[in-house]
Amino acid sequence: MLATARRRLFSAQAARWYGRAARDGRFKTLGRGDVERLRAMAAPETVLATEAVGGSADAAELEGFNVDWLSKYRGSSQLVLRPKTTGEVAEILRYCNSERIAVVPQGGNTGLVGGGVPVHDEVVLSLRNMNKVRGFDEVSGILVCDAGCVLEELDNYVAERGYTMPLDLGAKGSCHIGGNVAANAGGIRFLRYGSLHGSVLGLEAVLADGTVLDNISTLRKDNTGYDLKQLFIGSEGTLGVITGVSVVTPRRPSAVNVAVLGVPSYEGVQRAFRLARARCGEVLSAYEFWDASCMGAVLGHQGLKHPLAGEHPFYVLIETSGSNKAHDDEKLAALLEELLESGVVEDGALAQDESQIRRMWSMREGIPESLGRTGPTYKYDVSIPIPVLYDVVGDIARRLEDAGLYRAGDAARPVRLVCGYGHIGDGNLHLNIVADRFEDRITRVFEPFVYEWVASHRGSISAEHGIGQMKRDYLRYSKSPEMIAYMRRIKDVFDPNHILNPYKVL
Ligand code: FAD
Ligand code: 2HG
Ligand code: ZN
Repeated sequence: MLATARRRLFSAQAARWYGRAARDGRFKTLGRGDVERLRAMAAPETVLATEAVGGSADAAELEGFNVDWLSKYRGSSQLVLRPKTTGEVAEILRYCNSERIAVVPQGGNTGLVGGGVPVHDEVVLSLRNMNKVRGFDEVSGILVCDAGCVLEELDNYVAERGYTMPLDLGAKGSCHIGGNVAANAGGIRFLRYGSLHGSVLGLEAVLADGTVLDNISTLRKDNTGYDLKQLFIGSEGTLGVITGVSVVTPRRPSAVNVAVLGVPSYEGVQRAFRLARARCGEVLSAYEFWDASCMGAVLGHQGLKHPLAGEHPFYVLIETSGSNKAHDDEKLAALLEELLESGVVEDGALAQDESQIRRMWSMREGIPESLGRTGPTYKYDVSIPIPVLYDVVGDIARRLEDAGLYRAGDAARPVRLVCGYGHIGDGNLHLNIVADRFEDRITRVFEPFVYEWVASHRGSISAEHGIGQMKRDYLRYSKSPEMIAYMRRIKDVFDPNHILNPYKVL
């Protein structure tokens, strides 16, 4: 929904500023002969090749495949393939593997760590033409579909049948279910429905050598040896190309309530969370927070009205989802009263109808886009124990102040905003730093500091966005040398020539 509009706002400076990996000379440089061979493997309208490799597309047509959503990472692929069947994917990969041609699997290209775009001249393998629902069981709620189905379209499909996708996120209008699975995306329903490691029942994946692993199970229980599909969930296109997904969808809740609260302190955000869990228990379905800087950006860019009468240091969005409206209304109303009376929150607004619910959610979901409209945004997506989760925002702001790069409210400084928001119910902070450009002297202030900070609290340097090319050199802050060594061995098993998504993750 939000994602498509935002892309390429800053493409003019789409960067060469970060330390990208050098091109691996073992990969073949694509020739006209290769393109001819690959062309024969898919329908002509699904191939985009530039003149340099014997095609007729101009670079602008490939731009959307070469540049990421943040306009931070730019590759120079000359060939985009958009196969329509698993068989075509298998044939393409078999050829690329035998010729040592590097390939980047791409979904909706909404990833935030540079994982879905080429680093150099890798072939882009886009799943967008594989977008059919293969089947839906109305009794069990199990959906089987192609990997290129757009998340929001799947949600609409299952909604008509009384179900909901277990995953929801701001990029739902563009991202693919295959991309979600490859990234192991978290999103705003994680608190209620948990990880894709639980909801995905099966996968169909094509390995680098063209082998099709058909593990598209629709079984809830299947203890027959190693659960290989789990390796592909979160593998970021480095182990295989996901072509089909089986996912269990929950019943769509018939009663949904949403409230936005104004909170005087981060301590209050935590206390309100504890009380929300205690009072709403089984119906609490989301608990999101953002700070005043995020609110300023959203109000400035989304044309939304402030939901509360005045400003507050922090905002919280609480959602309940259940099947008994009167029961849920009563629980949420009692919680809000208690929070207000105890002074834990300063103000609150309860959505009165569907459109108010949507507006409150678009306020939260509109934060990444609004910050992007403010300026190029450095993003850190971390898991940290909740009590200290927001401390890192202040520590980074102070470092930038000490370096003379930032002062709150001073638009003349290169850094405009340092802010925090996210899925606090899951211990997941999105630390965003908005500047006037992407440049090394800014990055150096918080890298590797932010990763050291997270590691010192035994957190994770990637809660939900993955490693991609952005954090490849920092994996050691969250994984031991032994674990990284075993990850490499797994990579060697599935993709011995390392043609799949090179320069990423490992
Ligand atoms: P892409 O960006 O195309 O690819 C992501 C990675 O998966 C790449 O490494 C790519 O190579 C690989 N890949 C893609 N498709 C396949 C496939 N079929 N087989 C193998 N590998 C594949 N993430 C969250 O976790 N939670 C959020 O709340 C959230 N909100 C977002 C909000 C916005 C506005 C935006 C722009 C992004 C957000 N994201 C969020 C980040 C992102 O992970 C998700 O948008 C989404 O999961 C990526 O899906 P995609 O289809 O766009 O994948
Ligand atoms: C969200 O929760 C997304 O809105 C994006 O994960 C976070 O852009 C970000 O930093
Ligand atoms: Zn998020």
